[in-house]
Amino acid sequence: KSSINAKLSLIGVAIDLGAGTPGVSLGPSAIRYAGAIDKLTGLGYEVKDEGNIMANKPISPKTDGIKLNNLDEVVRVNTELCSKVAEVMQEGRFPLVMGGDHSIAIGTIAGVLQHKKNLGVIWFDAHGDINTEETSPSGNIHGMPVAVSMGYGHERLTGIGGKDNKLQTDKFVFIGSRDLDAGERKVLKDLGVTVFTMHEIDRLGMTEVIERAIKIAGDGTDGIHVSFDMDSMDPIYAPGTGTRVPGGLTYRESHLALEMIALSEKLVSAEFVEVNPIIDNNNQTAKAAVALMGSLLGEWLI
Ligand code: B3U
Ligand code: MN
Ligand code: MN
Repeated sequence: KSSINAKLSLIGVAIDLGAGTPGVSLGPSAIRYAGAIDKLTGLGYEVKDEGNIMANKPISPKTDGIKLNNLDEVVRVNTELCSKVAEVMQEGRFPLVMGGDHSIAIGTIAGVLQHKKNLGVIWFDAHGDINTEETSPSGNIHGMPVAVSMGYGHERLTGIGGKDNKLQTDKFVFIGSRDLDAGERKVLKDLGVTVFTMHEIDRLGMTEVIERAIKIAGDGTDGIHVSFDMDSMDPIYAPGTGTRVPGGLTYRESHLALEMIALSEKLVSAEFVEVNPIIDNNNQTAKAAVALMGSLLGEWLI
């Protein structure tokens, strides 16, 4: 637990405008009802609930001639989130962000980069989230945050947190990939980003995969950010998420991975996203997110 600051700020981001399916804007409430604060307090953290950053539904999703859906409001919310995360870290607190759709990683990462210039990232997701306006099949910005955080995409998105505060592609690792668009596969190859698909997890086992991931994202960096999309888990364990893909991480694989990141003592920030209570089963997905927060924040390190 030593690398993790004992003071923790819980930041909700009530937005679903980056996604195709509505409902993840209720994710932060669902995660609070699932007992996030009790869990974190019980682990010994001094928890400050910063409340939610709220998105407003625009009258029209389109800005003139731009393919990106809800661009204005996604930019506004992520700009606010970037400031909030930077401010929390300035106060010496650990930022734990709850989504919300995955577009919020743009703001979270931009905020963390204000303090940790050389940031490593471990990104759990069924998807690549590395589309741009040109490659995106949907125009949904939750399929683009990795590209944006590396400096690719619409300038209003890449400008958040400053053009020069961007991630290094060789310090970024994907885990759980199983639904990559053709354009994403090409970009991932061209950029040389490490991708541990379900194939590698099945062949090598999660222990080996996460050890390699921690080396890539943690050696010679200022720390590791964990971005956890609930759809990285198998839909059996996380049914409340907009774009379910079969064949995902098991409950135990996900926990093992996060426990080993906790053990590395390199974690500096985290976010759990894409919890959608309106298509869930008795808040199961939010409960899974809270359990995973426990593992990532040292619950099993005795
Ligand atoms: N890659 C597709 C689908 C998608 C991305 N992220 C989610 N779905 N959750 C896209 O729209 O970019
Ligand atoms: Mn995602
Ligand atoms: Mn996903």
